[in-house]
Amino acid sequence: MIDFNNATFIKSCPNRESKPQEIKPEVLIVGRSNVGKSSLINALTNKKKLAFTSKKPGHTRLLNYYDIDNRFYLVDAPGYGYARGGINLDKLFSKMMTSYFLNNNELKLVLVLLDARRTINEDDQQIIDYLRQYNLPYYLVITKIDKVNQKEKAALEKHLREKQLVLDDIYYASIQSSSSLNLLRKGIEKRL
Ligand SMILES: Nc1nc2c(ncn2[C@@H]2O[C@H](COP(=O)(O)OP(=O)(O)OP(=O)(O)O)[C@@H](O)[C@H]2O)c(=O)[nH]1
Ligand SMILES: [Mg+2]
Repeated sequence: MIDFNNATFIKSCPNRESKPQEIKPEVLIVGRSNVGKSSLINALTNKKKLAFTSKKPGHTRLLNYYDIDNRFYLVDAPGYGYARGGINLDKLFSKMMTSYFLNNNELKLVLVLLDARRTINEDDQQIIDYLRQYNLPYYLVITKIDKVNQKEKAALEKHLREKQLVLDDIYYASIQSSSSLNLLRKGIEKRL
């Protein structure tokens, strides 16, 4: 079993060419700015400040590599959609992310984070379409599930059905729920 508590920050990379020397399987975390990517890394590893989190969106600008138990890298990607009217996903993808996805044999899983309180936007849909198109393995991870009640969760599930996302592997997660984090840890381990 992987010990997620045994986690260390390795390095920040502006592109894939500068990734860590040592080759390991990689699990990439993507999602809109402020969706909770860095928080999820801290929660999965039981560390308060391994990954930098903020109330101000757009903080993670580089690909941040974290080693988990010498078994794989968790990679924190920059959030998309933080520059209003500015950086769009195409631009972002054509630079850092395309170089990341291209010929990446180490990439075992992508976690696509979606905020439980928000509907899927064009950027989310683009990422999911991209992953489907290139047959990349991914899970949808609905974050901040502690912030929605039963009724809102039902509405969210209806929304996911309408967006034809229910056939995907979906995890409901909260940094406050250790059982949800355990399920996700198991799900990640299964794909490595
Ligand atoms: N209630 C609750 N709040 C959360 C949860 N996950 C993250 N948050 C909060 O959401 C805010 C944004 O979290 P981050 O982890 O910094 O988000 P990010 O996706 O890394 O954002 P960028 O780096 O800007 O792309 C913080 O204030 C977190 O405390 C959760 O499961 N429950
Ligand atoms: Mg972040």
